[in-house]
Amino acid sequence: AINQEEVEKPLRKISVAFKSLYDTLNSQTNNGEVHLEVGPFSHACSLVSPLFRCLGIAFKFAEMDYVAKVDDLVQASNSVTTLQVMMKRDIDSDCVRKAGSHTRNLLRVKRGLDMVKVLFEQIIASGGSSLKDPASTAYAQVFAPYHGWAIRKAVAAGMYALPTRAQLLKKLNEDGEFVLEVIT
Ligand code: 1PW
Repeated sequence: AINQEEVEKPLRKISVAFKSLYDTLNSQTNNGEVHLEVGPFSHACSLVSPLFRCLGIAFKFAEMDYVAKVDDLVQASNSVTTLQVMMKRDIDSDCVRKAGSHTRNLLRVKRGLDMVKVLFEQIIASGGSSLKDPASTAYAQVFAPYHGWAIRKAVAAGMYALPTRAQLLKKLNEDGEFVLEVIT
């Protein structure tokens, strides 16, 4: 049951949603085959959007790109049951790499989730008050290898306009303790 406190705490909502996906996957016994439903998955991904929003105006484009791609997966959930079926369809129609395909969008969304995970790991590891190094490291690991020069430069510039660690936690309505729980 989600209480009022959790409703106002985006990190807790994210944690509950992904934990539930994890439990669902773990309870499956389909000869090792995994079936992840597009609906619950895309809903969990949508809960991460406020986090991108908290990173400030510099990451507006990152947020818009993430939100648009999650929306596409939410739409896909109306016509396809699982991520596996969704990808199979794209493979069969040879449009995995096509801009705007569900599978390509899924990969972008997955990188967004990876970015958030590494960002919080780095925030904890660094212990500092700035998000610049944690965010730069996370970006370098997750996105930079797939981005051209122009985007990498724009992101590097945006790193100077990030909120501080304290400002981020305040916006997320957290004191910091919970962050440890979420990523472990
Ligand atoms: C979380 C710490 C703060 C750093 C956030 C860094 C996020 C970097 C993502 C920037 C993405 C905005 C520019 C859009 C890039 C698109 O070209 C690209 N999308 C992604 C997520 O790489 C490819 O999208 P496409 O061609 O499949 O529509």
